[in-house]
Amino acid sequence: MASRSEELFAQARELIPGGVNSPVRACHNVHSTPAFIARGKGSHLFDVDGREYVDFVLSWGPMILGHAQEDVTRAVVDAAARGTSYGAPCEDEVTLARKVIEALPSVEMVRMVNSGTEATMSALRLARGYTGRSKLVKFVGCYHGHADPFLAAAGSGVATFSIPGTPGVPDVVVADTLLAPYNDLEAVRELFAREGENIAAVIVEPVAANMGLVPPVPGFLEGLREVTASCGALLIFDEVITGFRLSYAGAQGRYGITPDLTTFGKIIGGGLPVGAFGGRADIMRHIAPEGEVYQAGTLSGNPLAMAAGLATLKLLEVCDYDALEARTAAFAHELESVLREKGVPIQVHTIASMFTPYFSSKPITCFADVQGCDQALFETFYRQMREQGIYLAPSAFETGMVSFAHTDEDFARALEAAKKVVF
Ligand code: KE4
Repeated sequence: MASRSEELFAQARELIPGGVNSPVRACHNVHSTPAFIARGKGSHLFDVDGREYVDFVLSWGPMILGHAQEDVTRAVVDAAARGTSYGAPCEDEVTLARKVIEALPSVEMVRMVNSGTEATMSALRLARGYTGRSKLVKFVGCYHGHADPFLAAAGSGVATFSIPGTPGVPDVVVADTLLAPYNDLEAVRELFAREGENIAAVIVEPVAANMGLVPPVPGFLEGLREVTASCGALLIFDEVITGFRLSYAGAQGRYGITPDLTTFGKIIGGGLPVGAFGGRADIMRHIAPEGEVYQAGTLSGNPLAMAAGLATLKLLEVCDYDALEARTAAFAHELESVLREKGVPIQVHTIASMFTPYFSSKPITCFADVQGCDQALFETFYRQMREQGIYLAPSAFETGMVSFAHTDEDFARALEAAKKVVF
């Protein structure tokens, strides 16, 4: 008999492309079908068939405090009772902006938007408007949302020649997008030697988390800061994932790098639709209506989203990130040991409250290395963990997330499940 999730997925596929509102949720990469979620609480999810899971996806990052956290929930309910959208400024927009600026010294001004995609799209337009240049450097395997300029794939042989990564993006749109392998500072320097005076910005995930978890090698971020500063290009840190997760001051606080612009999403909305971009005031003041670079949004600064984000950051600023990192690291190392005892090639990357199991024994510092991992082993791992109530990202190119709500029992349950996986 079909489960309720399967029934709903069949209905959804008639009504919504692929049955989902975002592709990765369809579980295509692991030849599975999605569980339809009825509710979440703390570190757990409950699907429409009553199954309970330990959640290591956390809505792809936002739920660092866990699901239905009391203070966040109350803030949203109270805000809703005052109306759901005004299309006019509200006090919480000022308060949340101030909180973001206080958390990150590089951010002197910030503009709220409704998603990470809007944040990176707007930051790129601002960088181009501010510098008067058009080229963008991004890294193969880094994801910055689905705005056209970022959907570039490595071209024919020449690593830096871009072609559209998807139908619907005209060649001309990605002609200004230059590509380099992540962690390859020499490739970036070559791009600047050739195109430096035309490059508006370099955008980078300071810790890559969309090819699984690939930290920057020592000197990589520092080198990007140096080469952009010397050529008059802007350095954009895409902290949609790392913001308020790698530390309360994001990756830039952890690595001591000062980008010119930073993009945010996920955690700063506490699970509601929020993105943001911010940085040096002399750059941000070019944004309309103060400046001439146009950017807008009906629901930007939405009062419910601001309330959720504010309640989240108020709690995070007193959370012990070091303790969460230590607990995540202990779990990741134990998971690696458990899987290694099964004779499969395995390494589990971890930093802060993130982790990714790679089924490979070779060094992994860029997307090409990730592509060499054993996808079949990952799929086996994913499916058998999910059957045992452990909810992992349905793709080897995503990153596991841990919340402040995860308990020792959650980690123990996940490790017991891993011990039972048969490859
Ligand atoms: P959104 O438009 O999905 O809010 O954010 C785009 C984005 C920008 N920058 C980074 C570094 C991101 O990771 C993302 C979105 N992350 C993915 C998960 N890795 C979203 C999940 C999905 O697409 O459903």
